[in-house]
Amino acid sequence: MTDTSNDISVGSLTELQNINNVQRTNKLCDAFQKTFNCEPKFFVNVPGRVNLIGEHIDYCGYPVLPMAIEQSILLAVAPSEDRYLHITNTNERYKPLKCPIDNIIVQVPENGTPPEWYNYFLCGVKGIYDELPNGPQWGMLVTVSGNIPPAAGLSSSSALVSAATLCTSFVNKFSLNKTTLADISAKCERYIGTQGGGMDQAIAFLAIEGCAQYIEWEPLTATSTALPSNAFFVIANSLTKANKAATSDFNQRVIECRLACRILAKSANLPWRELERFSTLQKRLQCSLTDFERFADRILTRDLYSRDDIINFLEVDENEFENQLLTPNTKHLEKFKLRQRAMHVIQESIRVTRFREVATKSNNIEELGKLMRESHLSLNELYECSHENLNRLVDISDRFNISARLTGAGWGGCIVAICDSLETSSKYIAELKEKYFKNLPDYDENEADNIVFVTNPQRGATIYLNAQ
Ligand code: ADP
Ligand code: NG1
Repeated sequence: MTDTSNDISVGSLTELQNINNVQRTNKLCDAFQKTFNCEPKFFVNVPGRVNLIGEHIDYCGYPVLPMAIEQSILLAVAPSEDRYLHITNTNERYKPLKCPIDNIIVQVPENGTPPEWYNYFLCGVKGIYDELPNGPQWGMLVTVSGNIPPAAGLSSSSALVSAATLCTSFVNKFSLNKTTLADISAKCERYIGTQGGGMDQAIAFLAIEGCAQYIEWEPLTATSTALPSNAFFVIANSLTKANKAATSDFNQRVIECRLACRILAKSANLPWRELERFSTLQKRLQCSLTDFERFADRILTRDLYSRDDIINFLEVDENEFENQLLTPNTKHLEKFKLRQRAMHVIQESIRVTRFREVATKSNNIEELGKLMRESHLSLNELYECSHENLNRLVDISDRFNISARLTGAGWGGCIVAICDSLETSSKYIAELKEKYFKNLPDYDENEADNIVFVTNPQRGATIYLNAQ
């Protein structure tokens, strides 16, 4: 089923079993029945994603090119009259939560420990509750089953938030289209503390089976991008976890981009307080990406900017700097790399445009691979969000003549590689197992299919009714 409409698709339990396999669905149903002593009324399936190219540029307003993967967050849900949320998980590692619908609080620890898992779910619930004209009417019974590797750059957190948004709107009979749900989910995931750009939630809702999506912002649109029939994408999880809400690394990059943008805007005598995203500024300057790159290169001359450098240039006081231009978890920062971050963002955006052109007009896998490899280099050197284990995976790939790059936020997580045939991808996977995974203590051979695998573009968020 190819669904190009903006309405959420609704399918049957049998369709769900075909997509997510009978075993996983039955296990989820059993867990739900055992906990709540009743049948789920419906299921929600939201996929993870792999971003092919366009990393750390969504929050600067530039288009990205992700696709949905097979791994997903799957929920079994029933409305509850008791005005409580009862959230449980098939994985015992994730403890259950019961909380009243009239008092939803997303709790984020400030000591560098990751938030409890259900806070991501509560982000989605709160996102919808804040929109409901008469407030929430129903509680919910929910059991979560997830198989997206967590904290690995494949968007497990956004799939969880988006699934929560979708089931909350459905239970409260609040019908919203895909783009609105994606917008709400992107905004409400920020309750967890990270200032993400919206790519993950956009692909979660707007993905279409068989193609990647070229996602643009303001307004949010997704254009299907067919990939060359001889391109096979392999995902390899470095098994180095990176929980983005537990550190300030992610927000630091967002802030550095915003500050760089404001300095460029002020240099161009524009109202810099209104301009925090590179893409908006570029539009105001009415210039091409290449001209914008030249402009940034000319203005952002220093390798390192101190707080005082920025405060003096923008002519603001310490108070405005800390409270208007930084986030709570970046207030302590003293040094900022504005030039390097700006260069990455602009050059990566040029690579996205080029990748899309090559993908749609030719089957030139080598050229696509070259762009992915350049992307990784830039993420490693200019954006400094790679990790030694990701670099090792990319090096092993290089030596095997395969181009790869980190995917997602980085600092750990996965790489994505491009192969020119299924046969090459099988040999490549064997090579990664031999050279990288074999001696890794965390590597479990039985889990190999979820650690290093070929992936194909899947459909986005779907509701499946349990018509029993
Ligand atoms: P990612 O790159 O996977 O989105 P994040 O660090 O942003 O990584 O989010 C990972 C967090 O999402 C986990 O630490 C956990 O709290 C939550 N999460 C992911 N998958 C599940 C799951 N199956 N069940 C419960 N929580 C999950
Ligand atoms: P992941 O890998 O899911 O943490 C994050 C952001 C995206 C995007 C990428 C980098 C969130 C929820 N997601 O993704 O918006 O900026 O990093 O391209 O913050």
